[in-house]
Amino acid sequence: MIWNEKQETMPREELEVVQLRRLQAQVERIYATVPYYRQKMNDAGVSPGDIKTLADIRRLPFTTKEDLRKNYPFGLFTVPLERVVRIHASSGTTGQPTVVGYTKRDISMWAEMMARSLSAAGVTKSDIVHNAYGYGLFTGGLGAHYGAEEIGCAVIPISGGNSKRQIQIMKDFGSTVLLSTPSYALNLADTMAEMGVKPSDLKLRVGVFGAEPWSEQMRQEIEKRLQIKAIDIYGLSEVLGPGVAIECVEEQHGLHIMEDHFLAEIVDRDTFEPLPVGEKGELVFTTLTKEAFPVIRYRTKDISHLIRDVCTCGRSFYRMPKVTGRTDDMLIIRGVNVFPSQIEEVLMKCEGVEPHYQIVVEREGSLDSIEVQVEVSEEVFSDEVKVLEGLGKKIQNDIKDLLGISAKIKLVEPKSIQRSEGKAKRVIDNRKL
Ligand code: DLL
Repeated sequence: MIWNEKQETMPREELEVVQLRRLQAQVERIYATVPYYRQKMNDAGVSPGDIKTLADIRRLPFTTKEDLRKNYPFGLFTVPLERVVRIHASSGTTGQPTVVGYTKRDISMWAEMMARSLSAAGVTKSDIVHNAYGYGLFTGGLGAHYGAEEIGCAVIPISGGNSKRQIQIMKDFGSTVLLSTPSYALNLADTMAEMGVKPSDLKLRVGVFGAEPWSEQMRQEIEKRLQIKAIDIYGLSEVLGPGVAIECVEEQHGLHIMEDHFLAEIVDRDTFEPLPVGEKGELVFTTLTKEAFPVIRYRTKDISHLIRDVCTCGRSFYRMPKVTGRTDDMLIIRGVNVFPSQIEEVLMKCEGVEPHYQIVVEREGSLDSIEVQVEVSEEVFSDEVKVLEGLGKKIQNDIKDLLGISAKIKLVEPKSIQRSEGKAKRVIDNRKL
């Protein structure tokens, strides 16, 4: 179902008129209220009056995580704190967390974006939504919660963790929709198997997964093991939280960007020059309606491209293919660019290998080495050494074929790699770069 038919199917020409009007108003407001942005625009020699067409957005300076850090915690808010009703922050694995704020209107816009997203996944008010995204500073839990309530679903605010209890509750309450990170969904599938609970003992029919990269192979695995449809949802705190883009259940091919609220660009990941349609690069977002924490040309570091084809679902919004990597989790191993998702792709194609893995990077002298630790199934693990060796060799060859690098493969016993309750940690980089 399309939640907001008028907006989501708006003809492109009309949409562009709305986008331009909103962009102009947004730029004006930011310029008038945030000295930091005003300075940056002055330095770039651009003023709000210069934005006459959508293409003029290219004249505006980018915003990066660095800008957010410099203004920690509230320096980039465009409204006084009296008008802020919610604050979230990203965990910040490196350095300071980034802090974002929302007014009442931002929260209701966000609830609508999430209601649109869940509707695109086929969720209706008759559903019982098991929300296992973390509640707290992370935007996943509350962001998804408000959207599901907006639709009128019965929401179970279970948050992450305590997997056995989660399974019990899904079973007892008859949850029909699961919201979690894809890695946690697999974690739940493992726990179900341990408890002897079969998919047919549950009423789950669809899952809406995001907050971390996951491959097509991983989607198949989740769909098979939980017997559900697995839909990809994308978002980031700096721009909104979950609900910036969503796959439709009709196509499951590319995520529709909520373009009436977020303007997307793709830029070259090295030169930051805008790229022609269809070319892969870094995703950049400008918010068009956010009040408390708007961003102009925020560089996400996520890699994707734009699909402009009309979609059979009827939505006119452009799509972006699944985000499978970030410019900053790209590993450079002996000069070769490697994304963890590429290694995941190889692993998930191998029989007997479990979808739990970690990549450890070391530097010995001046040479980088990479070890892929991956769990194998119980049967494989207790099989003969020869079988294990054969499997290790196969993975090594497949990685070599795909990426041209030699990786050491360590097959480890089931359940030995730490499970996540939220975002999985795939890479341990021990190099002191
Ligand atoms: O992860 C918001 C979110 C919550 C999205 C729940 C979807 C579901 P942050 O913690 O700020 O916000 O992390 C944002 O996570 O820049 C991507 O690198 C990554 N990411 C989010 N969704 C996807 C996805 C939330 N579907 C960062 N596929 C983003 C790949 C994703 N990566």
